[in-house]
Amino acid sequence: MKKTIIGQSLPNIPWEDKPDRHKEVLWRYSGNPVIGWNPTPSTARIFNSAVLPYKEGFVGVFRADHKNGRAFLHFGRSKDGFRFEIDDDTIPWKDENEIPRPVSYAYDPRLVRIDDWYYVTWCDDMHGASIGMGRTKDFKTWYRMPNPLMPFNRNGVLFPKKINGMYQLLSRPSDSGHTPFGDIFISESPDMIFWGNHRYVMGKGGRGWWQGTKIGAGPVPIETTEGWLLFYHGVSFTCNGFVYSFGAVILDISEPHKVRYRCGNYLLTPEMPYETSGFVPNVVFPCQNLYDPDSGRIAIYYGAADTYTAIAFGYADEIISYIKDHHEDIK
Ligand code: BMA
Repeated sequence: MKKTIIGQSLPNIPWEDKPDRHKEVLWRYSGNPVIGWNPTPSTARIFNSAVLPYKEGFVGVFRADHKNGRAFLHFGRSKDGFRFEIDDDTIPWKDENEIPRPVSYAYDPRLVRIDDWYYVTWCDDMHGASIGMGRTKDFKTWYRMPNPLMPFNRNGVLFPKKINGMYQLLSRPSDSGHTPFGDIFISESPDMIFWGNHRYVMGKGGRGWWQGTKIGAGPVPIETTEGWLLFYHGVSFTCNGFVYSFGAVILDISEPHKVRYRCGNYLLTPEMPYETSGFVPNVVFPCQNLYDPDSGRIAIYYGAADTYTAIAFGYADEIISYIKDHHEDIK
């Protein structure tokens, strides 16, 4: 079989076959949501979270809103990628000199392995929303790194490897509130500390309305023979507030600020009760994808209604064909 995804095999990827007669390119796990209300003693809701394979199973960095409403990151583990055991304590960040560096809040983590380190990016408080960054080798000792970009910014997503000798970071400059605008940019760095050569990647808008207000990168991009496959969220502003859906784009493999194909339709929009009702209704927000190059399977972890963690599945080839068939040139 020709392999479209480039990367390490993941034969134990969490998976459920496509239901018979299902017409959409993605389908939801029938056991959704995989994390429900009040999952640990101190947390009310765990959503918008990131899971990765580790040793024989999976680990994750979870966004947890505490019972005082404030968001923090928690570590968790799973044997199968469906059932999680999540620590009740928050991740204990320290600096390179072993001095504790707690966050004031943290949300929407992404997690990626680059060489020997696992990097976490999140929405941090640097006198307002900004991108936080930290890393660990063993999920026991967690080092907080300097904020890569200035406030206000969110949705910081690293590429899983250097491109042209530089680390790459997607981000979405914003304001300090619920930002009514937002496009995706990319920055590069030789060392994960100094970031520059900032470039525009793509903006909100297009003929459709689902991504008319703002967009933001979702999970870590997947390397494929067609380019970088990136799922991203798009927001529409309705009489009832924001609605978050997600779609996908293929970025050029060696010049990732260039869009090759962008899907004019969303791939998933709030439909199920756990997506349309909850703490914030009508939100699907993808933060992580797992993939298996051998089978072409992709599992996407997404937050639902700022309350639950859910999973959707798809095949790389079908997703890429759908993106190409529905390509729209949106600046
Ligand atoms: C965004 C972020 C996300 C959240 C979404 C919908 O601004 O805060 O964490 O899922 O709003 O409320």
